[in-house]
Amino acid sequence: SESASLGDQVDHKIIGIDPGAGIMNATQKAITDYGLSDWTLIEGSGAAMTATLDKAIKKEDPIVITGWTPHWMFSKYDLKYLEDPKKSYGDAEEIHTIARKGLEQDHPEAYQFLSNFKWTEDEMGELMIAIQDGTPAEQAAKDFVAAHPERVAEWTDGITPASGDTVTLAYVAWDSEIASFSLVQEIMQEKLGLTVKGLQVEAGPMWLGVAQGDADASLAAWLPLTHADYWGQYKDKLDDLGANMTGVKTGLVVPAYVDATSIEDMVD
Ligand code: PBE
Repeated sequence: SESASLGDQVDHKIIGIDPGAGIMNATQKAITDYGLSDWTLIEGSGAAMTATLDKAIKKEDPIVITGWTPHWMFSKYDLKYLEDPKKSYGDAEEIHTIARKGLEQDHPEAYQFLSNFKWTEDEMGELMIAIQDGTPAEQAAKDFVAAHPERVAEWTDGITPASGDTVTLAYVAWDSEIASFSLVQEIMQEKLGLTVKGLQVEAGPMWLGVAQGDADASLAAWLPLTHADYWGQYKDKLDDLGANMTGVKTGLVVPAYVDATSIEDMVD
């Protein structure tokens, strides 16, 4: 007898995250691009997705999730991206820092620091894993700063600390963005004398918040594809401060034991 298709094994469900995430749009596009009309993308959250993944892996059950890198799940579990020959998830993605118009005039030291801040996938991974292992994000950020003084010096080089200004950074509760927010908050507060508030919202309100000036900046803009719709809608009302990380990726992810190598293998 023939073995069940991957679709039958997982009830034709892709375990997604919050509906505002760009990866949800990209996955709807993949469903169209690859002819996966019998599949359903399940909405949830980053935390619910990783909890579902953990349960499946403990039982060695097949599962298909929306995944991205950097993410601690690739260190904790043996996972693989399904190849995406149609490039539904884009190609070379980057994480950009965006700021409201006028931030440079109002808080030049914050603007300068945010323009300087660029880190690597390994660095973010180190911080994400510490948080995932149970260190509170604030403490993990302090530990990171203590462990990487030369990096912190590069990012803050030549910036005169400000006294007491308050800056608001918008972010979404994705594990990657909890890490970047926590680190930047720690450095801006402890090294630059700023007070940094976090505005934790969904992706749409994050972009809108920076465009409207409810938030001063965000480190969570995934471009050029993941947040292309938001960028198109708000680009005239924002400053793009450039990539804070390059070489990032999104896609469909499965445990290594799942017998599939490409999204094309999801067709029954
Ligand atoms: N992510 C993580 C986001 C960007 C960062 C891939 C879940 C998204 O899909 O919008």
